[in-house]
Amino acid sequence: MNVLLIYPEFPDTFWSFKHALRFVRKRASLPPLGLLTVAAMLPEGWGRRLVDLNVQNLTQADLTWADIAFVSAMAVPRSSATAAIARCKAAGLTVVAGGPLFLNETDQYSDVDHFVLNEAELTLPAFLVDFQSGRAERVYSTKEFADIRQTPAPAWELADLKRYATMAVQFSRGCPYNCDFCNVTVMLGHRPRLKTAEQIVTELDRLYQLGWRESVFFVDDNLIGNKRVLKESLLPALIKWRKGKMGMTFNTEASINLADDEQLMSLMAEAGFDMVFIGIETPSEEGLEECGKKHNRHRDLIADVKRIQRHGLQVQGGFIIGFDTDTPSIFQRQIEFIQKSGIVTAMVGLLQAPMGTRLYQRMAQEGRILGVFSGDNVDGMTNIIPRMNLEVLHKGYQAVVQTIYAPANYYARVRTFLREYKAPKIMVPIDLEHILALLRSILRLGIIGKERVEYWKLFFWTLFRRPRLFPLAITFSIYGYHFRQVVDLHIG
Ligand code: B12
Ligand code: SF4
Repeated sequence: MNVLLIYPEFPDTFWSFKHALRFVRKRASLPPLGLLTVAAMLPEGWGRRLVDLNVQNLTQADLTWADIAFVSAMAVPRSSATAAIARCKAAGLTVVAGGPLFLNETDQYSDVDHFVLNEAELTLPAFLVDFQSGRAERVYSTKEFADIRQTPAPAWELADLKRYATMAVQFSRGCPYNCDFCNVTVMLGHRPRLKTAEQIVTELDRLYQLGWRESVFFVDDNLIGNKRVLKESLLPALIKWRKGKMGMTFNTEASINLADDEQLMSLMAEAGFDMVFIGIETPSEEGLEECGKKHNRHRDLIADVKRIQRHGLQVQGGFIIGFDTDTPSIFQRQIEFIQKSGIVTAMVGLLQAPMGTRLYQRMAQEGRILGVFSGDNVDGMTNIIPRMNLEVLHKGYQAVVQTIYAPANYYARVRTFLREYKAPKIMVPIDLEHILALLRSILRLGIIGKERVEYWKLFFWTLFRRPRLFPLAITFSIYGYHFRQVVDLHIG
């Protein structure tokens, strides 16, 4: 049995980093960890080939070679997934689909022969048994959550690592909190389930052996969901693992209460974490109360962000506009918050209600659902009828995004951040590709770009004031270029 593992192409969006990746000649930011994990669970003796459409094409030769296609997708690349499924079907392959896109949408894909939903650790074995005996059903799903201590290491050997900017590992699934718009907890539950530190060390060892030295994203929904295990087991193991190694800085996602725990922040920095994405959502107490984000309430969120930055962790932030309690003053409040916080990468989206969430239920009861969630929460769209006048909301949203990504504001934020940030100790090897990226940035941003004045101001400011952070400053310049392209594309 020959299996094609197909991952659809992301559109040109905020997190695709498409315009930034060109500077480092990478094709995609991350490989599809779900599919690589599924690949490692397939029966021995099955031929396996990864076709990540973000880095390669699906060729006729692939289709001729294969007997069966396993397609994985989240909602954003819906159209690419649909097209790939149709091609596989037309080529006579059996099509199996899994991943978040298909969870609530099985009736939309008539070309899919079998849906293997939820965590493959639980649903794939039953499908494989039935499939091999010729009596596979159409849908395999479960309400249980998997014990990921049994999850095999991803089959990275199937991916062409050189084409990616970052690698991914996963320590835990699930999050103890209960924000009403979030479908992580719907899919993966509230009790964080953890791999062992040994599993993670084995995975990192493998990546290191494969020659990987760039960053590694811990794709956990909330890495600090179980602080005790983190402090007593994973972080000490990572600190030990790192001794004598070069590169491989880590980044992840966590909740804001990270700022309350000095020991945890210090251990994370020592273990090699240099960046963390945090759902800040809104500076409005009413908005936080409305969505049930209790752990963000009654705090000085800016002070929290700065504390985390001073521990050597860059903070990326998620922000939401369009809560029922939001009034037009929210636009300026969000701008001021983001500028003051020094959060350079600020993902600002309109409130959307993914199916299955508490928010979706409430909106449906109130007759306020307009359609399915687009899957891209930074496209300025919403699938709910907001309380605020829709035109006012759209205009205000556009103003926020255009303001924070305008070169003068963006570069000012970079300087605010670099002033506060404590440089990490991890040595990242500088190779030819990094030097070429610097030269490309000089040409594209410093000579041709509209932002050239800001670019050179930051260039020299960092060289003289924070020379150790110079590579980071160039990275931010490149990111800023990407964000502006995306803002122009979506908002004009
Ligand atoms: C890494 C990640 C990304 C990466 C993706 C890179 C990549 N190549 O995969 C990046 C940073 C690009 C990204 C971006 C976005 N993401 Co994202 N992302 C994640 C995250 C944190 C981890 C995904 C992962 O690797 N998980 C680990 C693997 C092992 O799990 P898995 O993929 O789910 O696979 C398991 C099962 O689903 C199943 N399975 C999966 N595929 C298949 C296929 C078959 C055939 C079978 C049998 C089984 C199977 O088996 C696996 C093992 O159990 C998830 C949250 C989460 N916990 O999953 C969100 C998540 C997938 N992202 C989400 C969203 C909304 C986005 C964004 C729109 C913005 C945002 N909020 O982050 C953007 C959109 C992309 C874009 N370009 O604009 C949503 C998806 C919701 C949906 N219904 O589609 C999630 C669930 C988070 C959330 N609740 O908001 N994301
Ligand atoms: S803290 Fe983050 S992952 Fe956890 S429920 Fe809230 S939004 Fe979801």
